[in-house]
Amino acid sequence: MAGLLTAAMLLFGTVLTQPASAHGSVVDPASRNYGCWDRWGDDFQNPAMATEDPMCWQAWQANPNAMWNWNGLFRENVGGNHEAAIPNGQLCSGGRTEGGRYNALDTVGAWKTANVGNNFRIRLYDQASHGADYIRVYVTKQGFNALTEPLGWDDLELAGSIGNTPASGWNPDPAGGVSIDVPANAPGRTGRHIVYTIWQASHLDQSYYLCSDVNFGGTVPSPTPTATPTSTPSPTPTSSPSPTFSPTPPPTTGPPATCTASYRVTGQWSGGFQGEVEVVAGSAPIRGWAVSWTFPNGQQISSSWSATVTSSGATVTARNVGYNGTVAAGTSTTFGFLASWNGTNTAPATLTCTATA
Ligand SMILES: [Cu+2]
Repeated sequence: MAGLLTAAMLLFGTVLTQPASAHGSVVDPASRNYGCWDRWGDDFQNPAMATEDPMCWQAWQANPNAMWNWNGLFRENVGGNHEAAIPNGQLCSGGRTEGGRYNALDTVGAWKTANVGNNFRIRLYDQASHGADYIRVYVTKQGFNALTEPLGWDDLELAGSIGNTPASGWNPDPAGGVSIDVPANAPGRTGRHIVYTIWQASHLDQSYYLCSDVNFGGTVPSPTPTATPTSTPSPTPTSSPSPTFSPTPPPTTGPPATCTASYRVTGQWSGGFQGEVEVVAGSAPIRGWAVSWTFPNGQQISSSWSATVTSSGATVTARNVGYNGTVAAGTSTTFGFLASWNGTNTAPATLTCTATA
């Protein structure tokens, strides 16, 4: 224990002696590593983070320097060819920049979100008053699933930008440096999305790549991050009957309603993992489903999204939620969860899928 504390103090000491690396990040809605630093920087070894904020936990486990250096996620001499410099799936780490320091920011999963409206603004904090040649704000397209899909360039649409703006045109920040708000408009978005900001600083060819996780359609503004580890993507609010309450179809002689389910681990770290289950409808459409399995190694689910999950001992049952019970024949839907594990993390041998016609 004393060794751990000493290591932690040394880590803090290292950071405090690096004032020269003053740059910046998007602070609202917070970039992934700025948010993890802001929420947990003074308590980064608290094991409660693993369940309360598991994406931050895995990032801290992978490399605490990604958080201590929240302001240093940039590349140099890209020459404006951002798409050429950064492969799909690596956008949030700036193409695994800085020797891979930020790689864990590419992990797909339930990063904490900030609630925003379709007209919103990002706030970029520039500690070193570099100013900007330009700032571009992109938002993922409606239909992109940030809980399951790695972020790629073709998932993004430009939602706002500003041109050349020297630091003298930004707002002085009480903490030193300057900040600026960039307006953005992302019509039609609901639920979880990723905001991707490219800040082209003016003092050098230095480009910053910043992922912020947001929830469209929540309460705006959000005074504090929500306490739940996962924000369930909210279905589109509607006053019309939802698909699950559609009239019962006439009796049919078609094939019976069936489904199958498959299980995979999408991310794993010390003591925790994230899983995904895909539910595939058989040769007939279904209007509801339930999947059950038994964990072989004492794994315990702590939270879930896109399904209502209950556990009884090692047995888990997951049922559809209102917006994903209806699945057309031969198509699929997915749900996800966060769970703990210890020793071994073997997948359940069989998944039982029960469909409602
Ligand atoms: Cu800088």
